[in-house]
Amino acid sequence: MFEHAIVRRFGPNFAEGLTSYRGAPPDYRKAIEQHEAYCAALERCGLELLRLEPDVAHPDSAFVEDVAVITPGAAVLTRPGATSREGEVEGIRQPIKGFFGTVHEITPPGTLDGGDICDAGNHFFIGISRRTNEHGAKQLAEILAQKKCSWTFVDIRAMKSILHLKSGIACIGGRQLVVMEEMAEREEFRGYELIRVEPQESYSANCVRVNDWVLIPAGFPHIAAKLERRGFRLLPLDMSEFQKMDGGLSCLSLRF
Ligand code: CIR
Repeated sequence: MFEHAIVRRFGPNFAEGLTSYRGAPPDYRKAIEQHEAYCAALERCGLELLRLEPDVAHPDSAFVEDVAVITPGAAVLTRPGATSREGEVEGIRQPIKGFFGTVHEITPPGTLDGGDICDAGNHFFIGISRRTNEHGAKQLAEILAQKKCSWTFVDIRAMKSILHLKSGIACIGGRQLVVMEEMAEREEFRGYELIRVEPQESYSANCVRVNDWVLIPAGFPHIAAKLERRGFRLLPLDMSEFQKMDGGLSCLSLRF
């Protein structure tokens, strides 16, 4: 069961963050409303929220999931792979230390974004991506070994369609993985129960199980129906403005 979540509100310059999206920029007011609805959903799931103030020096800093990874009994401060995001780590250091006695850190030449780390119980999938390099992945693996956790590296560098591993998979309990079609045949996920996301709905592969609920982006009826058939209770959330910044649902919070 999760009890806490850390979130950070967006600053008015959040559209200056990194993105591959070429359409109209996100609407700040709408983003604030969507973020509020997201926070309310986490509270509905029973979580107590620590809401951090906007960090306008770092327009991507609301994507807090990228700057820390929670492991059993400890936290790891990451070293984001994008230069413009490196400074975000300082802003999460004290909040994380307030919750965790043991705080590890990814060090150079390692880079690692939390969006590449998929926690499947005591097993972790570690994406090697444009943001997370092999050094960072191995450093995290060593920390996980100390915690008696296992891991699998998943190299997604050849995939152009996703930024982070968790843009394409989510563990929603036990051995159940929501996975975008493009990754469903990968041998790393063999032995898991795969819930496939059709290509036109691939953004919704980034969903989050929070206690009795699954938070899912609104507007993806096929995956919603599949999850409901399995008995999951869904909280659909409008994510349109974050999607324009390449952000997924999971990256807006750290849950533990
Ligand atoms: C970035 O490119 O770093 C941000 N604009 C989006 C990060 C999204 N993070 C995530 O999906 N874990």
